[in-house]
Amino acid sequence: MDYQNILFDVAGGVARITLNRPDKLNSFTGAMHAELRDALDSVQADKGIRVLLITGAGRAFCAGQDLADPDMAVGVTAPDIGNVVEKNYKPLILRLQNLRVPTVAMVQGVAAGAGASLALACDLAIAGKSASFLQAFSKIGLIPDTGGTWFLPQRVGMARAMGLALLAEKLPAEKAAEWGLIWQVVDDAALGATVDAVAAQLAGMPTKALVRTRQAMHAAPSHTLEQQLSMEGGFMRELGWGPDFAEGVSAFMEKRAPRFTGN
Ligand code: T3D
Repeated sequence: MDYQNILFDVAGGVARITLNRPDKLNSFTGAMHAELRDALDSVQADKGIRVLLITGAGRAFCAGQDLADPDMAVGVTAPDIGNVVEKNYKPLILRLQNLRVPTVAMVQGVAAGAGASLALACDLAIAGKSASFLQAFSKIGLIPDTGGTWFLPQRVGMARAMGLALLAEKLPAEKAAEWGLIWQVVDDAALGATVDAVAAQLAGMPTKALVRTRQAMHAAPSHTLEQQLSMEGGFMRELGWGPDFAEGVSAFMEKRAPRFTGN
């Protein structure tokens, strides 16, 4: 597929998707969603890929849904944006949650609406100091979608989640990190190098264990303790039979760096 709205490249086991509509702050269109689906298919299929990094081109991460996209056209007939959620945003988030590699969002500038949710859907979000997170939805009469109502209260608690969602004020990156919404904030000038180092680190780690960690963490809120312990036991059994566990233990005993294959 010839990409017009994203950039996609793979190097050193790290796949990088760059949302690439900088003049419209990388807002999502139907065409961009189609390209994202294609790129995520490639990530899922290419066993050489061990990490996915998502970022935006230019001065913003992503401003959410492109409000001028035909999908959103408010005219004689109201648009069925529930349909757009089902077709585009729900699959995007579920694909990320089920991806066989860990995911990192590198956030520069504003992450608004579904753009903020996209960053939260990644396993790690790392932002530059000048970045911000904006639950823009209430300003246009919508609710935080793309998983926003799921991620926000889990990360920051109900009081802060409600404040962010209702008042739609920009949350500066430093406060986002302080509140536990994102993993880390760094100087703008250090953002690229920091994220590259984290991606390289993850690319050398036991991929399957990282992904099972994500699955277990996200399952926990809807599980009883007993169900969660059973899930942990199942994953431990699977991982214990895998080559990366054997390699990790051997490397520890032999006092050398492990060479994980991601299996
Ligand atoms: O379809 C469905 O299923 C519904 C799903 C909805 C999910 C959602 O994401 S709803 C929320 C949609 N997003 C927004 O409401 C955010 C709208 N944008 C803003 O509030 C501001 O642009 C920002 C706070 C993000 C940034 O402000 P600022 O001052 O830094 O930039 P700007 O001047 O407003 O924007 C720069 C350009 O990007 C400008 O275009 P122009 O005038 O230079 O040609 C602006 O129109 C464009 N832009 C920014 N955000 C969007 C956008 N164009 C279309 N859609 C946008 N969301």
